[in-house]
Amino acid sequence: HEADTNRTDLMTITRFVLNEQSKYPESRGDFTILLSHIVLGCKFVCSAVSKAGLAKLIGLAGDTNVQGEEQKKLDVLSNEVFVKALISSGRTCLLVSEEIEDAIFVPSSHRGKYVVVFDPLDGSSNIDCGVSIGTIFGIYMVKDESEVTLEDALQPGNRMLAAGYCMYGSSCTFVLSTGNGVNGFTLDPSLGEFILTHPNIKIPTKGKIYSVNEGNAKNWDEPTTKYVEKCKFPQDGLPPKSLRYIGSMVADIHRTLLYGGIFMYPADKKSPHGKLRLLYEVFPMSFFMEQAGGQAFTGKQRALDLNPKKLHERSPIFLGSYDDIEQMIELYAASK
Ligand code: AHM
Ligand code: MG
Repeated sequence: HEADTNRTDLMTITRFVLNEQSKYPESRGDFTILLSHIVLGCKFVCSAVSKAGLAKLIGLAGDTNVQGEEQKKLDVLSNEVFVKALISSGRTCLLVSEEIEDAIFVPSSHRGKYVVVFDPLDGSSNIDCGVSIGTIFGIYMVKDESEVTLEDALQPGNRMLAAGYCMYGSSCTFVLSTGNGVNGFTLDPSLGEFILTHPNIKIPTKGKIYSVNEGNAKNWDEPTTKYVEKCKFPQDGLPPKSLRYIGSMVADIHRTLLYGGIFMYPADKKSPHGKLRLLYEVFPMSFFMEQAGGQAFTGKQRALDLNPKKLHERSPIFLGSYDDIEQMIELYAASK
């Protein structure tokens, strides 16, 4: 009967977050307002992505369309939309975007208490061929509202209040954790609303899929090499794992969350820190992987305990099912 109820009793993302926040008597609705601005940004990007082929939004920045207007590249456009939405929310004080070298200090007229780190459109290599891409974000609280500093953006992941992503795929899916489990919402295009479709997501404790760019294998370290060898030629009588790799972190993580398994972007000889960015890729994904019952490991330690030194620093990362990551942790321990 639940399906029936859902059809007439719609749990929108705003209603869901309002419900959650009402458990905290001190809550004044600031978080809900901030989130509704992020959601608006995601809806805009979703619409732009789906029209990209038609509107010739893709292509080189500076191209002109048939009307002679300048066209912006999708990632440039997405970044502008999020920056403006976040500032106009009046609830942020400091923003870090993958697209911008320096952090943005929000003008005092619009200043609030939240710090937002985000990658407005991740998976750039997949934009021009219509493969799923996404937005990733994480939210912190400023330490002292009267004195905002760069340090506020360099907090360890374990201080995140909330993290999420929006995947622009066959449907538009918004996955959110406010530190109290993980919930998934799907955009109903006719309503323009995200509706709760995946309540309380838990990642399977063990998975049958591994996800990695194997083209880098010649430069991998020993534990990564051993792990992937085990996936293909298991010695424990289990069948081999399947390989799935989209090359869009949001899509690879979304599948890992729902089906279980392991996603890795390890360090290698050419990229000793891996590829993915700590603040707005590794931390948010690690945050809700743990919230869903999985683990996030860097090859040395729990990812969320890292203390960032620079805004755009990178970190190796292994994310996924509890048992699969545990096996990786054991391989690293044995290689010391
Ligand atoms: P981007 O920020 O330039 O889009 O790069 C990040 C993307 C991730 O979405 C994905 O996990 C990874 O890069 C794939 O990298 P590779 O092409 O090296 O496998
Ligand atoms: Mg990125």
